[in-house]
Amino acid sequence: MQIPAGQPDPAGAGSGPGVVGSAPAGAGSAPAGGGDGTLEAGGGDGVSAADQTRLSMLVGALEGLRARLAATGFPLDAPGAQAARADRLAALDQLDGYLLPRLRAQAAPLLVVVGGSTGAGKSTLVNSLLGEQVSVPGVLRPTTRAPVLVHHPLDARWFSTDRVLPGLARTSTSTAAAPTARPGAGERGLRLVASEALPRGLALLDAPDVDSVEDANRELASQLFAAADLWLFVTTAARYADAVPWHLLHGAVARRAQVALVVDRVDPGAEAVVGDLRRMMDANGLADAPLFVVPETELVEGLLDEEAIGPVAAWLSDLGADEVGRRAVATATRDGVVDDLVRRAQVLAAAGDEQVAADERLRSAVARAYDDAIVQVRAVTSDGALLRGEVLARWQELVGTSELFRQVESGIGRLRDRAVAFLRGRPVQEPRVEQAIATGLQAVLIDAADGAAERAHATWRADPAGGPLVAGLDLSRSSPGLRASVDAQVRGWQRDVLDLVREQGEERRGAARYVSLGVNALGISLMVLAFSVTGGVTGVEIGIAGGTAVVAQKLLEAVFGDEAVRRLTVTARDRLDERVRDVLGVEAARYTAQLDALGASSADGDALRAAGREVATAARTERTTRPAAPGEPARRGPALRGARPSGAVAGAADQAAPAEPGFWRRLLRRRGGDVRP
Ligand SMILES: Nc1nc2c(ncn2[C@@H]2O[C@H](COP(=O)(O)OP(=O)(O)O)[C@@H](O)[C@H]2O)c(=O)[nH]1
Ligand SMILES: [Mg+2]
Repeated sequence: MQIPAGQPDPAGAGSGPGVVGSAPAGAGSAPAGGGDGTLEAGGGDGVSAADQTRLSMLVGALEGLRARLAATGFPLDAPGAQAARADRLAALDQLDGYLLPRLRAQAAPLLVVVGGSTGAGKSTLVNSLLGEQVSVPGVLRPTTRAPVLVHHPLDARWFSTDRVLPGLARTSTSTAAAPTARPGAGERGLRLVASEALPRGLALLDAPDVDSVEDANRELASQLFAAADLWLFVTTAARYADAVPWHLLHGAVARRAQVALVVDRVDPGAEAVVGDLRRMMDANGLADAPLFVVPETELVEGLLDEEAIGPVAAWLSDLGADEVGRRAVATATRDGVVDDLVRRAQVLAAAGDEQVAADERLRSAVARAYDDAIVQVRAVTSDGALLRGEVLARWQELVGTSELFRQVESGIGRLRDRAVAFLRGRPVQEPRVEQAIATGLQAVLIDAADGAAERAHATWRADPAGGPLVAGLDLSRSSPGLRASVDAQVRGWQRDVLDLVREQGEERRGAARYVSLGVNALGISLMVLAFSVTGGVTGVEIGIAGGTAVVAQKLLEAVFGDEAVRRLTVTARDRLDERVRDVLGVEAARYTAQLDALGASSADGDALRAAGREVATAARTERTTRPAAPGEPARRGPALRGARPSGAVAGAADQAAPAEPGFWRRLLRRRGGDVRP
């Protein structure tokens, strides 16, 4: 018995499956594809070139969206990332496992996935419809067999490749062979069975339990439903209100997958259950879905009574014979998935924006920490602060506390003479001053780098997206190689300064003599001058440090002239800044390298949004240019067991051969369809 959709009338009024399509023929748009007369009955691939061209824009847009999704991971724990990761995989599955193969092979048979609750009788129903044991019914749970896909022998080519469900390995048997072929433990597979009992153009897939205790079985069940053109959802009088099946059914409603329900093993007198289920369906967006009731009977050789399955068999046979109806079903489900993808693209785009925002936020935290470090180094190396303590003491040892200092004050001519004397003497002290400067500079740099690492680490750790990245990494301190690289850069800078002095000596007439006398002393003087360019020295040391720098300046000016000294000082500072930036840049890269590796910045929400819009536009065009389904009645084809019972079963023949076939055609013509971007 079939309970007409939208009419909660379980009392078995004898209404056959033709009742639903009460809308006048031709009302609304005709969403059915094909129907241009070139389609072969029975699933040939005679799809017209015009139809393929019409679809190519949609396929192109979907491929674009697919590429975009493939390139967009959601690696950072930004808001919505967890859901987005699952959503993205589901979307890729929809595209690869169902939608793209469906669009590329429009003439492929209609895949009817028989799924539902544990032990509901799915396998028994499939076997009974075919009249042979193709799928092993099970008492023991969980069953771990590969799902069985039954198709007509002439339809084998549609399923033997990985056109649909590419993730599942195929094993093939004819129905004559015992159904023992099964994949190894943990291996996912699909057992293909060719059966003459099935009309061409229709395939039945016996799926695992949707509420299996095994995760893998449940996942596989949803994966198979996602690849279905039509869901045949089997439940029982005892389980029809369970949460898990309804969760899946809500998903089907949300993406407008075409669904029919079978309530199995209904005891005589339990019709109230059927009415209740019909009401649940009406209230949950399944008002249009047909509901079949299979009464509880004794199994004979494992098969249900023909009369019990008559309506389901007739309905499926009707669909098997009605190529245009089959196309209408496939197209309606396909449209729903396209719309679902368009919607997903928008949701994922928002999550992509969050990825980019988190990436930028984390990067700027690092930039801020290390920029501050650069500022800190610049401050300490330009306000004279470095010219204290050890550096000051060694410098004073070199220049003497008073002699040269007094000369500085008493005129340039004599200073030059004094400079010669100075440059000739005191070579012993030079390495000590250089060392003191190097040590001081190293300390400043390491201190700044340590502080930056601490700040960057603290900011990242407090950030939900940054926390997981620094967990287990020792980034709160500077890198172990910092000391060595600082040492190399400081020595490098000191060499830079000596080179500057040497070059200047070659350029300026008369200076070469001085430079040859004491390149080191002049270099040290330039270093000292570079450390006091802003002259922001305060407190008691102002006289000493300020005076110290003045000595260096006068000495250099005596040799090179004041113009050149200004230039040399600026250049020396620039070289120092460059090297400081290099050292700290390497330190900062320890953080940013994490982000570079994850590539969250490429999760471009706008690109995803645009790809989604393109699909929406292409889908709208495809739907408006869809040719109307022809009105001619479906051909009578071969029927499933129970659909054409012998004359002994009174009444069943009427149900099996409704006056006007094409239930789906009428139903879907009534509904129409629109894409919502
Ligand atoms: N008596 C009776 N047993 C049934 C009926 N349908 C299924 N079974 C039995 O219930 C158990 C589970 O059935 P099965 O088809 O494997 O359920 P599936 O898990 O949904 O595929 C098997 O032992 C079947 O023989 C029925 O209508 N009547
Ligand atoms: Mg089963």
